[in-house]
Amino acid sequence: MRSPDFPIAIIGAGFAGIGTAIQLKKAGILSFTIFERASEIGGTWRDNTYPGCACDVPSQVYSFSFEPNPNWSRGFSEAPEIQQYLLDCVEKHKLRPHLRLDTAIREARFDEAEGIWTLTTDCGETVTARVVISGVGGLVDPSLPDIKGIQSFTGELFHTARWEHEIDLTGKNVAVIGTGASAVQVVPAIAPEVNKLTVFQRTAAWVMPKGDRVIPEKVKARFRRFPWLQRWVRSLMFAFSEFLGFFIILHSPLSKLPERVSLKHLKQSVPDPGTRAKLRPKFEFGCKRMLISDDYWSTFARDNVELVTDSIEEIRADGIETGDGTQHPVDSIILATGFAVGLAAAPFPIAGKNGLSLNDAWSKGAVAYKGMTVSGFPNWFIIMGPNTGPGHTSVLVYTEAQIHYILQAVKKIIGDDLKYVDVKQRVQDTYNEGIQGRMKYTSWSAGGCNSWYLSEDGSNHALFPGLASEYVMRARRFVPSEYHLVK
Ligand code: N01
Repeated sequence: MRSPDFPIAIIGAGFAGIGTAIQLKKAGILSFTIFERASEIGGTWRDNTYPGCACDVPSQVYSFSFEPNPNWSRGFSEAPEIQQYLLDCVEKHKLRPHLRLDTAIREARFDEAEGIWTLTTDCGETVTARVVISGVGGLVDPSLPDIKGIQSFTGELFHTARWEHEIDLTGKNVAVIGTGASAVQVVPAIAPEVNKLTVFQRTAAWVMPKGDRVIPEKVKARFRRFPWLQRWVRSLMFAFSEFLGFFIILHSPLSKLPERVSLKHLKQSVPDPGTRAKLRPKFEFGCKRMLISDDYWSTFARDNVELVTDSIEEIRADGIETGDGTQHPVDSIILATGFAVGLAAAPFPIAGKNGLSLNDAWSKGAVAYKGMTVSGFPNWFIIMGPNTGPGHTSVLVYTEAQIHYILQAVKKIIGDDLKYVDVKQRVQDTYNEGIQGRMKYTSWSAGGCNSWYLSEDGSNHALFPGLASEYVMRARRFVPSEYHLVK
């Protein structure tokens, strides 16, 4: 398909943006530009460089189905290898000429009469696009905890997603605050090199064994020789994760099974009953994101590692004071405190039809049709938008489904020479009533925990309350009658 006068703006050069660009190119649509605020592509895998950073979903599934990599070195690849995979995708598909790095989009405004989006960059430049595809990600900006006295700390303090590589932790007394998906990777990685590691846990989380292995050369050779074999392995792994979805997503007695597996892992990893009791979660499996690690819990059996469960009262110049009055002197504090979740609000001011702001449209919570389109914001497509996150499998399964859907919409707009497509409000409302209606049956809402999945009012606008295959089925076809098609 030729598209010389049809500028498309992709915002963000992570998995979503790169995958979209590859598929646009494959469809012969070359008139796209990828705007990326950082100096390199990669998103999560560019920003997260902390020791131990790796994928907690098997690499066979955590990669594009249309760009298989037979050379993954491990079952769960480490961050540099995933970043290299994305860089290789960019080179292979010659995407560099389409990239505008160091260019943040600060504002977007839709001109209904012309059917054109005007984007303003951080330099004040304006660019126009007929279609905007937003792939900015939801877990991007570090969440810095508002702990009393944090500014007064005189040692080194940094967030896992902004790792300070020039700081040598060898032989130091180090604190890690937080015990989520980032912490379970960084804690075992740094424990052997520091003098003392104190881990501050607010909520104990469920951890499953990872079973990570080096992939032998002969397996890689077979994947290279028989691509169908790798596709088959991928399908098997995906099917298994979907099976696990029943135990993770639903608020039901089924969650007892993974809890039993996890408790066995805890018992095998931590000999001391006192420490085990502190590490044992008090909420239903799946309610918070399940953590996967072979060596996180066993790290607490080390002599130089202490688990602190008393709440943090204050950070002082030379350490951390907990609610029981204990002083924990430390040289360095690592914040493994997660991200300011960007799913509930527009990433920057976005004005759609009649100047309607996306934040106003989302004042009662972020909603979109199938997580991708918002009524009143024509030709604006979101990848990994509201209610499209998984709690049990690879996010890329959803991303690929969305890319496929958006491509159909773009082809429709170009093919029928439409000014724009705008999802019907009724269609969007009906879809979201269904999604929200199912939330009460999920472990995320009823599992007795608080997590980044939930908004302040307890509603869930982050995750899809079903299996990935259901989402893929529902997003497989762009249905024109669900949209206002304007010539
Ligand atoms: O962040 P989190 P994360 N005082 O929000 C604690 C993805 N990811 O960076 O549980 C004390 O999970 C907080 O405590 P609590 C993945 O989607 C993927 O670890 O709220 N503690 C919690 O323990 C994941 O879900 C990979 O009580 C405070 C921790 O900090 C998401 O990123 C790897 C606190 C934050 O945990 C986020 O994971 C890593 C305070 N004031 C991450 N504030 C992959 O491998 C927060 N905490 C793909």
